[in-house]
Amino acid sequence: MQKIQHYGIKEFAKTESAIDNYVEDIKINGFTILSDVVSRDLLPTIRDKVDQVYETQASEIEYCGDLADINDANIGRALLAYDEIFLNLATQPIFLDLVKRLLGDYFILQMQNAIINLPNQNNYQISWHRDLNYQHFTSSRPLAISILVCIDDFSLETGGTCVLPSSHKIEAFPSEQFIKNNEKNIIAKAGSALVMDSMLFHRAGYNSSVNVRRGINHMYCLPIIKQQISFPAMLNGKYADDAFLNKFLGYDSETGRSVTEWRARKFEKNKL
Ligand SMILES: O=C(O)CCC(=O)C(=O)O
Repeated sequence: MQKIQHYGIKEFAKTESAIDNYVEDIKINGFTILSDVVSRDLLPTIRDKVDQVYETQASEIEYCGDLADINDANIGRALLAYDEIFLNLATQPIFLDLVKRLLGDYFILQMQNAIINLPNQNNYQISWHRDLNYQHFTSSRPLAISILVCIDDFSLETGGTCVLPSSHKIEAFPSEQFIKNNEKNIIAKAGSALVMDSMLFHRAGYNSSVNVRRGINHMYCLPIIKQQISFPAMLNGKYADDAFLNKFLGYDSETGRSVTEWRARKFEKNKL
């Protein structure tokens, strides 16, 4: 590779490993892409399980009405509470290593959702948003990291994910002209993952193919942020004996139910 020429520069960032490069991408651009994080053999099983979880969840709530009326059609939620394959996905070493580099050693899983992007249909993920919805401040360090795993190919036809590079560093949503000039459509093969600072503005692409395009998004965040749906409540003690999963799934950072219960929990921790 040709050496990069420069002059008048005294300070230089250095990277020494692939993970250093990913971290630098995320800090500066707000996103990076990891290839081949899920083995090709596993993808068909994951696709089936995503569809099954969604169908189960949709039928459980049918008595209330149509999920489209609450902007929640074709989204599967809290997947790992239904099948361990999704916990294995969320805890892949490369994901955890990367998140640890960006958030430090105490982070929790805030949500794990499947986006089932159907052919020629709008869904609310097609609209620009930040995963930390409604937030309009910047922070010197990331508060949360999103990892969107491509379960099907994200192509020009199935719709990639559009991002606004570096927009995690600005407060307000930029002008229409800026968006038109700067949006970047990320294309990635099934089995890859798009990692973003959760404050990056992004949206799903429109699926103009004839195939379903599924992605599984995870948000890893500092434990001061609430989970979207309580994993401890859904899992009811499952995995709580594992020291890492206890923290990761939010058992350790649950809101105290009373002063006594909160203090009793601290006494329990002291014994470990
Ligand atoms: O499916 C996509 O490309 C984007 C998904 C998304 O925006 C989200 O889950 O927040």
